[in-house]
Amino acid sequence: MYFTVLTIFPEMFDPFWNYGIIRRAIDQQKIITSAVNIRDYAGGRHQVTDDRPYGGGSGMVMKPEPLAAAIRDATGQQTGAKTVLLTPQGRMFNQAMARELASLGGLILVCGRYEGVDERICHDLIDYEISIGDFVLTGGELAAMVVIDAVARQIPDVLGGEDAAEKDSFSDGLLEHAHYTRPENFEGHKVPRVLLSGHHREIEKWRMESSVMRTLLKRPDLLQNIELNTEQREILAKWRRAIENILDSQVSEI
Ligand code: 4H3
Repeated sequence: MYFTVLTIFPEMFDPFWNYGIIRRAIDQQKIITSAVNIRDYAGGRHQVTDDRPYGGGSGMVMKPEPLAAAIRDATGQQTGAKTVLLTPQGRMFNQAMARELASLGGLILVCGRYEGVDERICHDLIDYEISIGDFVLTGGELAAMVVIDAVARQIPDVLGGEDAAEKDSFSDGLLEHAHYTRPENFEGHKVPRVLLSGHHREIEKWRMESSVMRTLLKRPDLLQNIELNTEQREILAKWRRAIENILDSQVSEI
């Protein structure tokens, strides 16, 4: 899959391309990445990419012509790619979107700076407006990295077999189970015994219970939007009974 970023600060992406799983995916040619300087598409001796806002006010706006030229050049080189503008006004990015975007041939990610990009760019040249959360950044670059990272790891064979994407938080709509490694006792906190038992079935059961209960306690909103299987419903029913027992014994005392 192709990822082309359009930015006035392409050097910001040098460290991002060069570490960990993203680096390996590039080396193995699972992804082909480039950060293109929008300034290269700006005319004039000073290659200006911003200008004052019509209507007045503070701050600058990204000029449409250099951006349009950069987007058209990128789309021309990558047929089938979709264009994404990173903006707080976009659709909230999530795991389902990461999975969908990973099925595309390529993404062209447009990074704004200053007060934002000229509105006419959004209308004609942008397929999706995406936000990574309800906060404002000084530029779209960090948001683009977040999207690229989440999408790239959904591409088949980008993750090694060990940490396959199917096991992730959200892959079945639930948070992941708790993780432990050595030592067996860390500052008085012991690893759950079942994980040391070698009983594979029991370990899987424990992990499912950990997953369901962590989701209930940390992100109950996630449980509203998914269909639980029989095993998962039984876990919740078991804990409901346990809680009811506690409450019943309390009420009788009053
Ligand atoms: C994306 C971009 C937040 C997000 C962004 C997000 C700078 C867009 C400027 C850039 C505009 C101000 N902030 N939540 N900032 O995904 O060009 O909005």
